[in-house]
Amino acid sequence: MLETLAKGFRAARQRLTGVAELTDDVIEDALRDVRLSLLEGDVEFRVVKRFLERVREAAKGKEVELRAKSKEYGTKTITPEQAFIAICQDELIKMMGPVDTEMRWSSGKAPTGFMVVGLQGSGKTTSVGKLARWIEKTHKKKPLLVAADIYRPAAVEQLRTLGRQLDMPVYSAEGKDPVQICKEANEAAAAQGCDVVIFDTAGRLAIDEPLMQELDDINKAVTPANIFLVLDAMTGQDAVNVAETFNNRLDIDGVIMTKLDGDARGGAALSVKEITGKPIKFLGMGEQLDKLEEFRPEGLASRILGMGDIVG
Ligand SMILES: Nc1nc2c(ncn2[C@@H]2O[C@H](COP(=O)(O)OP(=O)(O)OP(=O)(O)O)[C@@H](O)[C@H]2O)c(=O)[nH]1
Ligand SMILES: [Mg+2]
Repeated sequence: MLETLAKGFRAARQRLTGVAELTDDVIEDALRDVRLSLLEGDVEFRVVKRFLERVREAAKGKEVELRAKSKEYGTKTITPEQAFIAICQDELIKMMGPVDTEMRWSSGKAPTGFMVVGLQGSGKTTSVGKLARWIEKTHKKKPLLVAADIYRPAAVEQLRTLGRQLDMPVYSAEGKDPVQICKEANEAAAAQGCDVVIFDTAGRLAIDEPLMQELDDINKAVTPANIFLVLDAMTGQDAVNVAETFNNRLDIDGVIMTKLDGDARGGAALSVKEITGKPIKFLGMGEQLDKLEEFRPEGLASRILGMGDIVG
């Protein structure tokens, strides 16, 4: 996982090991290693550019500071390698952070809505199941799952199966349109004592105007407190474009980034916050329902920098 990204930082680190001083030349060489692997790892090109600029600036500042210190004390407190990697870590965390895994809860008696949207096959329905399990466990709520995908033949049955596995109710209605289904589900939730409603919408392309309009209509009809966009990490820069268009249209609250357990190059995870301003809330780390992690920029930065995962 994230091996492509990790490679460049490892190369930079090796290059800096044993180097006596952080100089302009050394910084540029290390940045070149990092740049290559960011591009190869499918980080959005604007993000690559900004990241490298920030690291360069901070590293030059550090260069001056270290030189002054070594004059003053005659010894070095940290090595160029440590200094460079610490700067990269800082900038990675700033770019993906701050941590924001909050959810909004509806005030009053109405159930809290979560609308889950995204491209076909991105992992929406699976994420609906994972999210429901998470909300039940962490927030002690009772979710109702809503089958709002009326287009893919097996979609309703897939959600029903998830409902059985989770022992949670599923709302579906044959022959009705998604807007109607979502509205009715809100009422059904109240009747069944559910205080959370999770809408599993159909996969769609951002350029499919009628289907995007349908999401607008659902949003207006049920005003879910949370709109989460599901992005497949394997789709790299495309995922970032998708995030931009869905966000412009729906003003999403956050992202669930799926399939980071695979051989995803991981660039999307680095780029989404910087480009859309919207946080990643969760990471999908496998097909099973317990494979959902709250997103921690520090954790991902450590994985990328090959420091092992630092929890917290
Ligand atoms: N490895 C891995 N596979 C995942 C993850 N999330 C979902 N999948 C798999 O991705 C495939 C598609 O998942 P779905 O949840 O059906 O995707 P969807 O977005 O609902 O698909 P449509 O409703 O057809 O648009 C399934 O085979 C899932 O098991 C994840 O985090 N990791
Ligand atoms: Mg689905």
